[in-house]
Amino acid sequence: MFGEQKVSFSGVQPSGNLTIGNYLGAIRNFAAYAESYKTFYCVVDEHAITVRQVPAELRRRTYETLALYLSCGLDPEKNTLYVQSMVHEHAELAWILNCFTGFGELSRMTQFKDKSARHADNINAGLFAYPTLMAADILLYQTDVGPVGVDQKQHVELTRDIAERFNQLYPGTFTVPEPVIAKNGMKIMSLADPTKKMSKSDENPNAVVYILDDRDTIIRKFKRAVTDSGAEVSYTPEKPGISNLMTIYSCFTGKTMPQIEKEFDGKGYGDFKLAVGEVTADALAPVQANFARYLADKGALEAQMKKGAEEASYYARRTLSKVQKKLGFVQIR
Ligand code: AQP
Repeated sequence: MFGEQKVSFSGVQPSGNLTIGNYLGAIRNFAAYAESYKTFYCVVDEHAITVRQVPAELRRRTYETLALYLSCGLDPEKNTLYVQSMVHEHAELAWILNCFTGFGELSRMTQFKDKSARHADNINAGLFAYPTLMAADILLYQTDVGPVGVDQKQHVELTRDIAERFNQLYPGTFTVPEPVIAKNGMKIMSLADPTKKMSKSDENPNAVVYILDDRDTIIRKFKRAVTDSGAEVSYTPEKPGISNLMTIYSCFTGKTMPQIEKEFDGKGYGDFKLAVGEVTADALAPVQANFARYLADKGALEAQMKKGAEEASYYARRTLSKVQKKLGFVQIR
């Protein structure tokens, strides 16, 4: 909360092509906050380097992620849209928060366990301390709500713990944030292995539907999606593949699970998969058309990065300087 205004903050890493998981679990839900919150949406490039990135690709995806924010309806006049590394306060506050976070707490983070298993040749300190940088991102803006996918809930909970611990030692420093998980689309699973989260860094492109996949590719990927035994479209833990497709269908159509079961009663998996592909392609078509337009104007994207960073810095500076003062760092103006 800054003054009387509530704050919403979230971010997406430019670590790969964005997926419908990122869209449904996060970005699609951002725009709704602009009317009643001060909103900050960040391209978190500093998080992306916790695993190795090709510099030219990281740069390209940073532009693309910002263009996608705009394409998904985030109005830059109503939302602060910016790139994390352009606001140095994120890294500075992260260092301070590292000194208030336990080794044991960080060791328990499931994302650290997953990513260190997947990148066993590069288990770096940044990967371990990722949640304190995320805490800094959130706490710098005195965030009230963080709209995130359910996979990030544990990190927001750790952020709350760090904020409460800091506030106990230095009262009144941080707003303690609440994670807000979208009711539907909270966790979209891989099309190749529905027990695994759909991730932009998945090595199998058929496991993932990207926001920018063309219509034919989207339909082909859904046709090939792993499904379960039987032929009935029903939402049950025994059918993780079909249930995942039903979640996606529900997100794009607004229909409930019983309505979907009724709609496809007596029809096979083939008809259902085609329908999921079609509604997904239809829903993404306007985003894709906007994206092409935004990406074509690199100058405008850079101007937005600059403007967004200036806006964000103003707020970030206020919190960082408050923290530094409370800690006893000398401040000379
Ligand atoms: N499969 C998903 N279902 C629902 N929400 C998801 N999110 C990611 N995948 C799904 C949400 O998207 C936001 C941005 O995620 P991120 O870029 O910060 O990192 P991530 O959660 O690690 O996403 P990925 O796609 O799995 O990236 P990589 O492969 O690089 O690790 C978050 O709010 C997240 O919850």
